Amino acid sequence: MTSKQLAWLIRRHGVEMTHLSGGSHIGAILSVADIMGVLYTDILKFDVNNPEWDGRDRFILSKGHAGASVYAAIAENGFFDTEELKTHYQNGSRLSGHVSHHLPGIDFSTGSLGHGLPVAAGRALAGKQNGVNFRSFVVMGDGECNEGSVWEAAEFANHYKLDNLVAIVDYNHMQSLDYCNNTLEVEMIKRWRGFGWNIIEVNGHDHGELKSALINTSNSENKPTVVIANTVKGKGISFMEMDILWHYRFPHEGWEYNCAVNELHKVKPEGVIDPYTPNGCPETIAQPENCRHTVSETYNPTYYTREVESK
Ligand SMILES: Cc1ncc(C[n+]2csc(CCOP(=O)(O)OP(=O)(O)O)c2C)c(N)n1
Ligand SMILES: [Mg+2]
Repeated sequence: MTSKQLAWLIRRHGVEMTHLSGGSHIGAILSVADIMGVLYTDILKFDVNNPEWDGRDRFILSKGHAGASVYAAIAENGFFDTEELKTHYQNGSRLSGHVSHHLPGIDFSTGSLGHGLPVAAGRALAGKQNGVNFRSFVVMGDGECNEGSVWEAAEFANHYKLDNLVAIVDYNHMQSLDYCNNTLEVEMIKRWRGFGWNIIEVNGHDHGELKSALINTSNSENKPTVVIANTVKGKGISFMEMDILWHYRFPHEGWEYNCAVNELHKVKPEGVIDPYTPNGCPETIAQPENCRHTVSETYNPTYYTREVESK
């Protein structure tokens, strides 16, 4: 499977999983879909028949609220049946809303932001101490970089020259209810530079740029690497792009679901079959003209419930 095919499937599964469960975070899933698509096709070393293989690259999706993206990526790689994705976020499912390690292919649970980098750094150090050749990857949100533990780990990684550690920041300038610069802004490049990291900046939706940044992160100064991936929250579904409502709202039955699916169908890569709606959705329910939301509207909890009519 190509990275573009996988990224498309991650988006399509993400829409279905949040739609079926009434779960959140579709904007965060769409934001990181290209990063995950590239990682799980061209970058990470793993063995689907031996998920605990010692030589595997370690991976943590630290922005664990986008768990659907890693579930879709590993299911599409054969770690478990893609049918199980439909149970996401539902009672009794192994696929909890935030990332669970009770699945083959995942060995660290996340959801409480700020813990991925510390663990990834510890693993990178362990790899060096034990002489095992792997890289330790972590994907974080930019809002997550408000957490103090991120910077403690950044300092640690620099001190120990963990050049086998790769952090990727999904830099979409938004967090859950507002833009990052209205919440607690991190001057991303300056900050990582100050902590002594090797910095690579890319377009986080350009697969070529992501691949060339991630394929080889070794550097002459043995620094840990951070890839600052410039992204758009909600990427790929126009009415969700940079609309903060879609951090928590899921695609409701009606135009939201239909239009989301149909937009994805317009850019479906050759060779991919949509497992849910192979021919897209009926175009009988049009998208309303003004369907964007202000930040203050996102504080209204009724926007997130099943009962409320789409705007
Ligand atoms: C420690 C902690 N505090 C608060 C939250 C609630 N929370 C969930 S997602 C989120 C916003 C995260 O924003 P960002 O890291 O930028 O991720 P994005 O969704 O934009 O990719 C917050 C604050 C949490 N999960 N963990
Ligand atoms: Mg963000």
